[in-house]
Amino acid sequence: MGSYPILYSFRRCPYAMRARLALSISHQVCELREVVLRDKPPELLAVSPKGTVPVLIDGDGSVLEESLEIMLWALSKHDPEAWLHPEQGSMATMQALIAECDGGFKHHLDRYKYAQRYEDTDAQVHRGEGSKFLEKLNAQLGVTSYLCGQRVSLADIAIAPFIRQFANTDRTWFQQQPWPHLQPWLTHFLDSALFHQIMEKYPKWESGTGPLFPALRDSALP
Ligand SMILES: N[C@@H](CCC(=O)N[C@@H](CS)C(=O)NCC(=O)O)C(=O)O
Repeated sequence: MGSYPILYSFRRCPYAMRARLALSISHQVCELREVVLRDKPPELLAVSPKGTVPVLIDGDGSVLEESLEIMLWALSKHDPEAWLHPEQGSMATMQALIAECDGGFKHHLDRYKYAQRYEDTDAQVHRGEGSKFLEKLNAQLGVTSYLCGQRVSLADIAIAPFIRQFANTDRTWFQQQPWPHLQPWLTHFLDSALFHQIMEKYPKWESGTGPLFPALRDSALP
């Protein structure tokens, strides 16, 4: 058996989710090493001292330590649903929206969800600030079914895991907001077979060969 690329992942991390979504849709099979953030394996820190997940080690030994890099790596090999070619806008449009998510929105998301970890932080203020991005997405989703047109693109997939986290912080409040386009967009994502597949549970990796992700389909078996 040839060796597969190695993916260090953490099931509930939104960055790792977006990487797994791209790896799964593009059928790039990896050896998955489930990490516990409080107890990172030395093997991960040896290749990527910054200690974040996801990290992918390609067959040639290159280390990809940013979730978006991993998405692009996978989709550049195989992009069956044309996530890199949005129906509207361009790669630059998608990257700009994702940068807004990973920048300002993520800043407020962390302070809303984990206010107690920050000094003098009022969760409600950050919920309000983060909501501005959600209002923007809701407005776009009132025009097109997805963030960049009538079909799913990289932007939806890269952003949705973070909207999920924001929504889960107070589900009741989220559902009460006047976001009639954003709420079903998120539900559609959460109900998808793809999302269910990437949220399968794996035991913490200790050593040796990890399980394959995505699991090989029957048709892919020799
Ligand atoms: N810019 C990185 C961010 C990844 C990141 O921050 N991941 C979090 C988990 S959601 C992490 O590993 N944090 C390190 C820690 O908590 O020790 C990416 O896009 O991959």
